[in-house]
Amino acid sequence: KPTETKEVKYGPITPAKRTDKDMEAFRNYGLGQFIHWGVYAIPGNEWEGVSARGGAAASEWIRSWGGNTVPKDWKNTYDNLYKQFNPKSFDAKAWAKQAKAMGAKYMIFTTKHHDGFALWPTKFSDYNITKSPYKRDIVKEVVDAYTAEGIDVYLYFSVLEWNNPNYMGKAPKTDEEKAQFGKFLTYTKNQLMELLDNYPAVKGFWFDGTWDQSWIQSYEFTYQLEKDLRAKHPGLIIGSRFRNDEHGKRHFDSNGKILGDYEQGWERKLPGSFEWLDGNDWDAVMTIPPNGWGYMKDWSGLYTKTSNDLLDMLMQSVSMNGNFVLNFGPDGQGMMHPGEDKLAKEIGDWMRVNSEAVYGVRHADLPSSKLGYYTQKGDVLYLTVFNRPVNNSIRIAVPKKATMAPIDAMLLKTKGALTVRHADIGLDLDKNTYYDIELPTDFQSTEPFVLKMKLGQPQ
Ligand code: JFZ
Repeated sequence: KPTETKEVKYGPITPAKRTDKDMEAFRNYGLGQFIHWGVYAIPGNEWEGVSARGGAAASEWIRSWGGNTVPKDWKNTYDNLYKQFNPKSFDAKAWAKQAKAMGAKYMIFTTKHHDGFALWPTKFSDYNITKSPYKRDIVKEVVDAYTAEGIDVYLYFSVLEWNNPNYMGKAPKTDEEKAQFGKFLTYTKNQLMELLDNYPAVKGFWFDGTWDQSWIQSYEFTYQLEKDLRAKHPGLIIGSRFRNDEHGKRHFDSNGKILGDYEQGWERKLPGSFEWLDGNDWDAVMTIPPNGWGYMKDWSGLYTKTSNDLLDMLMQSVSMNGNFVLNFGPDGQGMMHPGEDKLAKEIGDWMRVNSEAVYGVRHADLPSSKLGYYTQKGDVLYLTVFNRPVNNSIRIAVPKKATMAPIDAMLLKTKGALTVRHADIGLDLDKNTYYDIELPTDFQSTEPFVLKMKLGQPQ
């Protein structure tokens, strides 16, 4: 964090920690779903027998794979794949039902990834869904189906476009380049306004592809564009990856103030401590394979996260006031990968028992526990246990200065009441009071489990 204050004209437009109902809803989601879908679903991470499995390459980046991995005229081949995009099995309602059953409260959908292909009938580019054999407005079907299930929709939008002749990565220098990139900026604005016009039910944007100098140097334009988007759609939620200040600072301005409504830097990683977050809202987005957001035909030979891995990250996120967003990459027919179906089911089964420890909860101001993650809602404290002690005794440390401590407890899994006993041993007895909760020895679980505790006058 910078120590001196710098003059910043193109800093935040909205205050940090907005308290309106839309932002409150964002704060309460807990679990979300990401969907990466587009033309890259057709190759599914491999082409003519060559695949990038295990490598750093992500499947939605297949157009930019280099070297000997792809045929010579590959980019041109890729740019014509949309002529085969005809996902006969696509059923937005089925996706939305699955997301609902998994427990997702919001979803983020790729309207346009780096390849530039628009999944909605945009008037501002021919490279869009109406030119594919499928023709249907996929963005509309997704927005309608998820909204009908009570799941809020956010639109992923890549500014950067690989095949747009007006796009450039470097900052435009000559008048000609400036005019050319100016056209690209107008096009970007038109598409964003069009998305808000077409799909007024959406809650926000999840921006990407904003790291090139051309965009970074366009801070006057992007500042005004953010104002225009907000004016058109009151309550709109925009992440910190949209723009930068005039000194080129992205996510946070030169004075460390967040740009946008939530921190959007947690991509396949989680913050190491609550303090790092400085009280800002945030989300973490996560792939099931190590990398790769679009469809991957073949998961063999890769470590794919288990539901217990994902629940661990979910609880770690919500215990630090963040949302956890799990990515799905449907195939070229519109079907989820069988591995995704399995995980969605397992997470959903767990959420049906334990979701009260996930939704609408806040960081609990307690010394962190090695047994799992705390979340709190008013005078209810949850501990999601991932590491069960061999003596079956769950020890809770409560600072002496705290006004509340656990007075009774139960397991969400069995609804069985458990006694809370004062523990006379523990580290830091001068600082903390310790409480022990004995788990029934016949209680078995192959999954994390939640202890729900009522907080009251310390005993
Ligand atoms: C971007 C995309 O390039 C990728 O294909 C995917 O859509 C992902 C969700 O977003 O990748 C990023 C973006 C930002 C970071 C890392 C990967 N980051 O901030 O570390």
